[in-house]
Amino acid sequence: MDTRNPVTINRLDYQPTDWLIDHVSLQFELDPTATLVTSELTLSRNPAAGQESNGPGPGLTLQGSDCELRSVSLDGVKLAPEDYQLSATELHIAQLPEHCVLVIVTCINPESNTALEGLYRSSGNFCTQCEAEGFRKITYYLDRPDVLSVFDVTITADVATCPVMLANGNRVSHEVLEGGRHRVQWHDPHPKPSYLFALVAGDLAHIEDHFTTASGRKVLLQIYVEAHNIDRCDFAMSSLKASMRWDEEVYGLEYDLDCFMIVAVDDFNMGAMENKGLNVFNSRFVLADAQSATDTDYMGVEAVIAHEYFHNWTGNRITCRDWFQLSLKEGLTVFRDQSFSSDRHSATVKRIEDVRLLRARQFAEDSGPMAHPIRPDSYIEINNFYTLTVYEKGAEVIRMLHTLLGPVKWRQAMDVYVERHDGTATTCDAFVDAMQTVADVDLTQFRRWYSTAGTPEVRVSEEYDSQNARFHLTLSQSCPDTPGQSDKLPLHIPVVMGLLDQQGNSLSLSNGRALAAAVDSSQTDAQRGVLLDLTEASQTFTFEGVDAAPVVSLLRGFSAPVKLVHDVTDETLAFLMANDPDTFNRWEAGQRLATRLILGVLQEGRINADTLASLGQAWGLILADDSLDMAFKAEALSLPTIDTLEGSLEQVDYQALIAAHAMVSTALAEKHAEALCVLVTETRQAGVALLDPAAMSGRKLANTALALLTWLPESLWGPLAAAQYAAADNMTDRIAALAALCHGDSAARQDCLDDFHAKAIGNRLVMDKWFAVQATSRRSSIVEDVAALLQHADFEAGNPNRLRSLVASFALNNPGGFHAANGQGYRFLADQVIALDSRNPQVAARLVSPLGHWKRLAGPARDLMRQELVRIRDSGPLSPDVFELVSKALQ
Ligand code: B3K
Ligand code: ZN
Repeated sequence: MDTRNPVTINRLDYQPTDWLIDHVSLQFELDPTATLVTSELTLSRNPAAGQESNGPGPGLTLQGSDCELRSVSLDGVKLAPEDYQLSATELHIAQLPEHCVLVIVTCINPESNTALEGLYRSSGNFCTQCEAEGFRKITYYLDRPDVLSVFDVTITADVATCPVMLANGNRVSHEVLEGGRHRVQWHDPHPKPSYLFALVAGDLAHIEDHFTTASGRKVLLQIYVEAHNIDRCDFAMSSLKASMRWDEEVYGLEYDLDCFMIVAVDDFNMGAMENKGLNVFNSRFVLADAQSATDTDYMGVEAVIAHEYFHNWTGNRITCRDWFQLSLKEGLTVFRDQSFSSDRHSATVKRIEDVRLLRARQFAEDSGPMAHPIRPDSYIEINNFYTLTVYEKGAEVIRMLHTLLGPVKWRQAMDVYVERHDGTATTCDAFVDAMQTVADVDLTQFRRWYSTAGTPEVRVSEEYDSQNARFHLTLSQSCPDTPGQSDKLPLHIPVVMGLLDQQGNSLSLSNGRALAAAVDSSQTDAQRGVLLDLTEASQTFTFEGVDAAPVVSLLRGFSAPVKLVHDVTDETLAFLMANDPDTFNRWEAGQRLATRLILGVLQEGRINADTLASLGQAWGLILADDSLDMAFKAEALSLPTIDTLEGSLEQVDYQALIAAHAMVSTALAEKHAEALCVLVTETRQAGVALLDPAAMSGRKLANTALALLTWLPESLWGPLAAAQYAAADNMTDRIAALAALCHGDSAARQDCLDDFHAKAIGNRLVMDKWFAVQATSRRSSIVEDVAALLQHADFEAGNPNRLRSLVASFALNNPGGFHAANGQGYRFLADQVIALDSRNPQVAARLVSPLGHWKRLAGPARDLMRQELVRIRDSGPLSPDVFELVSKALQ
């Protein structure tokens, strides 16, 4: 695309295609630099397309780029160049009969494909990535999600280099050919859009297992990896089986092919891809063993395996009509994977982790230049819209529907959705229609969540009327202007809440809708609270029979993705932290106290001793509460991060905010140093399995305590960290100790880094950690350190994981370094974007977003950041990906 003349695609311009592809047969003659692709398309005119009254039917325009067209034949007759028009992105044929067969031959070069989109090579193996618009880099096609077709795929390659050749569906034949070549054929009976096509070929080892579906069908499960990784796939396999069972038990959804395959590749632009029957994964989300994966990595593997598997129904069997509907599959599937994880582990801790991510990253997106609704209205490059908004806020919107319907009706509504839309490409509107057939509530206003960008704010005021024993709660909502959207209409916000008396007892409430009990809940109705439907700009809810001024617990479980503004005392927050029956809100009260402390330092230059005492006391109560698991305690001891705090400020002075955060962290660590040291040494469980829940929670608490201690002089915690590094028998403890040491300057730091590096040789995922742990250090020399690491022999600029481990870790997880006062951090990032853009635009674009927020910066940082965006803009022809982000940021 010519970036001087970018094409904006608008949601409302959607038109069905003039043609359908009833069947596609693809033949690949694999070769690293010249792969021949023969595509036979059985075409028919689309009866749903707009009909032209007279004259010849509509021509056919197929998308294609970066593939060399070798020939085109129509119904067996080769076309001459004057019979079609070819541009850099399209092949147009003006006249075709209503039913016809078109054969297109293209030649592509997988070896030179550094964008990792289409057919490319990773560690010498062939693999594909087609979502969103990568299929057009393989052959000319109607490369859009609403064209569903049955695919037959034939692959021919050298036996020596490609003993394994995989595609979607079921394998139907294999033959050995002359000249050391062989050929396989795959058939996928389920009509699918091109973005779900996949091919993998190479020298891969695999493990296999079986799963028997609820209806008794036996499915072959295989995980393919490079041979040296074969011992690290077992956890992924058990996660897959657990996901398959969960989808049957919770949604009644069974798998639908004879085999399900997962392939792990080292070079991958994102996490994984849900291609029908042949998921391709970033090896980071498949490979795991005690020596290489942290507990967080294990949980990531489990969640991503589940996510991709769940797409088989929410995404593949029911797909998106157009890319504006992306959240139809992504928001829903994230919600499903969140529910799966929360069923398997601590539900509260999972919710806290999800809310942390939303606040730290999605709220920032909502207040930046790329703010968009979960169903965007326009885009230049669709890859830029695989965002936290579409995914995470999309999942929050689904969660609100779940809350509004209640679990029983939610499941009924999902059944209606699947029944109505199975085998089709559909829309977010159709999804809400399915919900509405079952819901008691009118969802008309709720639909605004799909079209409204920005994070709504809900202001709270309380009034207690002792004479009439009444409590009035007023909630007022507003949503800030975002690019292209102002004066927004009120949303339907589900507010789950409860009232407590001064002794901490839950009150029975005379207003609001009852909440359905969770399956294993031991809570009473009063403890669960009620659901208020906030639909007006401002609304007062009155509760009768309230004998004394109550304490309000609002937005339990974070029932809506909003910012709550509720002015309560430190004592009230400490009280909620100790007494709220909603564990999420206990955590939340602590976060609010900590936020107050840090923002207080920004305003007054000092720590408010009373607030510090309240938080310290509340921490004491949480730590002493045996009913709480240690992972929850770890969350309670974790302060809000800089990117979360930033969300409460209009203009951000990062240097001041980072200093305030450091001051509060240091004060808390000082005050609790002794208790924290005890936690570091005494919470680990000996003699239990690595993934025993108590063992994982214990490590989380111990390592959170260690991280907090690093704000104190190293003499206090350095020996503890060094001892932990030496004794660690798992990656969680080893990397936590190394991360602590990396903040300092001890001899142990360098020794442990060298030791870690030596052990990482031969394991790319572990080597990634060696880079990341250094990129997130708080050393004052950090920008030079990161720049020096770019030159390290093990740095691989072409590998997205390696690049992210150094560059994205620095830009996103090291606010002190990235926002260095002299703008060095911004310059460093801009240099990386410029260097990467021509090689891999998708990954380059992901690095632009930290620079997009210059308008919210205070002081000289604002200009320094803006200058770097200008420098990227002026650096030469940009990819559409980077162009869109940079130009929107500069608008
Ligand atoms: N659907 C893929 C993401 C594709 C990204 C394309 N740039 C993974 C997922 O969400 O499951
Ligand atoms: Zn997904």
